[in-house]
Amino acid sequence: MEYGNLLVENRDGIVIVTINRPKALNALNRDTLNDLKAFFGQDALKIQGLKGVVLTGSGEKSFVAGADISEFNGLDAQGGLEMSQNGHDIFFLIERFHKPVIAAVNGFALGGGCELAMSCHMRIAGEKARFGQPEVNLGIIPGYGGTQRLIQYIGKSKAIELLLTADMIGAEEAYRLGLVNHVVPAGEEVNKAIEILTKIAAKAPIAIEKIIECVNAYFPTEGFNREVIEFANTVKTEDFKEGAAAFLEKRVADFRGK
Ligand code: CO8
Repeated sequence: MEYGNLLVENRDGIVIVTINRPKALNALNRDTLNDLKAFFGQDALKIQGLKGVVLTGSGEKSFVAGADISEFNGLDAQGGLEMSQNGHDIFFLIERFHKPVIAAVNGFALGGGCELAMSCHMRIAGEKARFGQPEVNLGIIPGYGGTQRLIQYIGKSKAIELLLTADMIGAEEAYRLGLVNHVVPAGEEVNKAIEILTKIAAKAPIAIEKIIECVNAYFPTEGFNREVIEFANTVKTEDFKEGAAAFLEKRVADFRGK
């Protein structure tokens, strides 16, 4: 298993997958999404004795700082629709994976990064972790399931506040709201995830698989389809072009509602 942007380490059946683009704060570009698709869709299914997966980010600063904004240049509505749908498909692969997947969140988990962490079955936050859905700063909406899964974890009231304000929250608040399962000292996120996966590995594998299926079956999926469509609709706007340009030019966006 060789990937351009993932490091994969098998520790006695617990596989640590590290998103490895630290200079871009591990932002999800197309190649990284393709790597995740190959890992969860094909390669991981062939690992003998797989107990579970830990997903983390390279470096101390960031888990994943979102979709790669440098790839937004020239994106049209059809491209936005396809990218969003592709992301949904990959994140559902993770959410529906037959073995437990735990996000070890070592820093920023923003936009697509927060959405990626939410598609995992559990989240361990280091004390420096920061969570948020800053898409409205870019003139778009979350396009990888954030409008749906954030509600699932923290409820409508706080979810809509975070989605509309783009406010970031720290690890302790994320824990208080129910977004993360545990907060640990920085650097201990992966170890805590391994500890939990080791405990689960001693249980009946078929029962574990069926619990994952049943928990997922509780939640409706229509809202995800709506999110793909509305993401593409925001990609059509001038506000999106302004928001993405403002980020890359390191200035505040001037939105006109067009
Ligand atoms: N994409 C691309 N590059 C990024 C991203 C990103 N999301 N985030 C950071 N970087 C890059 C910066 O451009 C910078 O590069 P360079 O050194 O070449 O200038 C480098 O990483 C370091 O970043 P900063 O200098 O900005 O570091 P700071 O410590 O000052 O700030 C932040 C850290 C707060 C994390 C800041 O980088 C930031 O706000 N990043 C963007 C966060 C964001 O808006 N994320 C959401 C993106 S949109 C999204 O995820 C939508 C998902 C759905 C998409 C659906 C289909 C396309």
